[in-house]
Amino acid sequence: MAHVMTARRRVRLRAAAAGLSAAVLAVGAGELVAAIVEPAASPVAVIGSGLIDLAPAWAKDTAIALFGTGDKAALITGIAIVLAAVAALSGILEARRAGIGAVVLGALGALALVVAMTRPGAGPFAWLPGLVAGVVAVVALRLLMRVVKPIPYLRAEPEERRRFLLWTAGVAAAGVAALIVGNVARGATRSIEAVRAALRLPSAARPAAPVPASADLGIPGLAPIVTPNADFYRIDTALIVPRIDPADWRLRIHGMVDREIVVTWDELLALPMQESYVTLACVSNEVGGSLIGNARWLGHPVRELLARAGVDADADMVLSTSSDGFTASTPIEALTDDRDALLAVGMNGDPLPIEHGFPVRMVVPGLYGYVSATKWVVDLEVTRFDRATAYWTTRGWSDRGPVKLQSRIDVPRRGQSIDPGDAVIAGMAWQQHVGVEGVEVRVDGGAWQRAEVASPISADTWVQWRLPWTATTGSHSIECRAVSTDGDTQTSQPAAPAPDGAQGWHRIDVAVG
Ligand SMILES: Nc1nc2c(c(=O)[nH]1)N[C@H]1C(S)=C(S)[C@@H](COP(=O)(O)O)O[C@H]1N2
Ligand SMILES: [Mo]
Repeated sequence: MAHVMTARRRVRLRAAAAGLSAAVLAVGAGELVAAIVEPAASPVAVIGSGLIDLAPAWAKDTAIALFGTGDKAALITGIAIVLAAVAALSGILEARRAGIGAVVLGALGALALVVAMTRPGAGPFAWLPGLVAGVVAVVALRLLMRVVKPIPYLRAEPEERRRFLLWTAGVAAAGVAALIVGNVARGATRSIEAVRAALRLPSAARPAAPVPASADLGIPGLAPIVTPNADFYRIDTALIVPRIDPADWRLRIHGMVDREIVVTWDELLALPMQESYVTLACVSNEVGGSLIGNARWLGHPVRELLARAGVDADADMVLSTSSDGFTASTPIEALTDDRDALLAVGMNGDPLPIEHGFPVRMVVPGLYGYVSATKWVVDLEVTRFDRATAYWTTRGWSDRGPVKLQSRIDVPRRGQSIDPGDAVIAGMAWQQHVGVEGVEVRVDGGAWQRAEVASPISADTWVQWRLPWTATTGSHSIECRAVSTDGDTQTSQPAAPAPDGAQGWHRIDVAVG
């Protein structure tokens, strides 16, 4: 009897391994086909994108809080774990009753097929990777089942076991090989990167004034006043970054306008370019967080294109859409008043990096990114807040997203231990398009002290600040709060990022001695 139980358990284990290796081969085949015919239709990526779109606002918030900008890697790991579990289960089911496991794996392929076809901007072959993955999964599982069940007394055990291991490992290895080849193939279709690298952007008709030398206090550990592109935070819902050839790029401006217009890349570049330093912040940024950066953007004012189209007086919003379907609803006054709301093509002297919206994105001073900073932008619809909603506003985030008055301590680092004596406390403060007038700091809940605020670039950017401090042995808490040029003092009342941005004072604890 004991012998029978062991045999049964062994079949189950082998069946699970067979399911798993069939799935690895299927995913490899699907990803390889996608890399060749349509990178955006990668089965793993479309399922991931579908999950991102289905996720409620709190889930996005939690994911960003837990994983920061590694949220995408975390999602893919999560999908891999769930897929592995389902695949193993399919193997076990298939061993029990032929056909059941195959149906489950085939259904996963069908799911990838349907989701890929219904993604915004799906190409003519979006269905192929899912189909290939599903068919490969079913065929591989059925074949592997032949080596799963031991044939008692007919075969010598070691030989039989070798046959099983060889087949499952071989199939899984073929899947891994396909994944690697697929990745290499994807890398080889880097033509958009080559196009980008060869681009020469026009110089600005209206260049930004040089950054005052005194804007950067040069304190080690303090964020630089201008964030290098490579260090700029990245937040978006795109698992596969849209790759748009500027030659194919069009911007359509329509809706509540006198005349619809379409602008091509060459037409956009021929328009007078303006350069402006604007600090971009994510609404998901926690107090003290790093989802904020400052860059010199080059672009054409949105205001001028809207004027050309002729905006209806009843319109109060512009819905911008990305090539991947993301949307943002921007209050129209932020795009028509005199602020530097840009259709940006350049970032810190380079064409936009692909993951920051190449070839064209929006940048609007004073608003969080989710209501304004659409990357890979292809469509502007002039409309009304009571007629249309956008990606995050349909998920419970607030309609209008003005940036809140905030400040953060960069130096010393949280939890850092420092020597007693002369020290410096330094950080950043911002309320874009309002401006920061002062920063106050207190140690151990004592009196508020006025920090030195460095020269601002403009009201649209963050500022650095510092306060000399004589550090005494022991542990200390440091807090800061900003004062805006409107005379408001940053509130102590804490609030989570949802629905309209985090607030409260940043506080760090340090050990001296
Ligand atoms: N197409 C697209 N544009 C987008 C998003 C997105 O998910 N898709 N996210 C927005 C959000 S929430 C923010 S905070 C900014 C971030 O811009 P960055 O990644 O260049 O820093 O982009 C905005 N533009
Ligand atoms: Mo964001």
